[in-house]
Amino acid sequence: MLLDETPLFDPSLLHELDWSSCTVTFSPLISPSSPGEGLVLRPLCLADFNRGFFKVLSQLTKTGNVTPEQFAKKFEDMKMTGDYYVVVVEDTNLGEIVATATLITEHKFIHACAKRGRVEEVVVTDVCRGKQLGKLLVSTLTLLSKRLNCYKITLECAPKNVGFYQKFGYVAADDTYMQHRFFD
Ligand code: 16G
Repeated sequence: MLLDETPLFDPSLLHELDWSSCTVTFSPLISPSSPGEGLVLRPLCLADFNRGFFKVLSQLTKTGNVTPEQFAKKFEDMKMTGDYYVVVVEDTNLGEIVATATLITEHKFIHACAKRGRVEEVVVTDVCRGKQLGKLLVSTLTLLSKRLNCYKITLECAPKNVGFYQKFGYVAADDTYMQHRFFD
């Protein structure tokens, strides 16, 4: 099956972000347009199935065995809604995905029919830790949610990662996160 390079969303959204309003500091300086030597930050595309996208996700949680057909169907469904911003970092020398994160915009009637942003599946492959890629991805999606007029952006994380997300302005809410799992 043809797994092509069509992006999930308009890549210019990433490059037109006002990076000067980013409150986190990078040393050395990196940005969505220059994520580091040999790296590219861009929207997910179908061809990323063969670039180890699921190998990266499997470092976060169970992914299950997904076929190319299942992946393509989910990708098209997500693309059609216009609310899924899955970004990846590719090591272009290896042709491998090394990091990913997702912004989802959820539509509301409250707050004058506003949108809420959700950050999901933030993963940097173990061999690429220390290159500020997690910081780059979270900064990018946080700025993007603001650009898309979300009234707030939220995420769930392990207690050990609270300090990491605080750097971007996230604060632990009084609300308790609850879940009811139907399967793992
Ligand atoms: C983490 C992720 C969340 C993901 C979940 C998977 C971030 C900020 N949070 O909480 O997006 O869905 O792990 O865990 O990346 P699960 O497989 O137990 O649902």
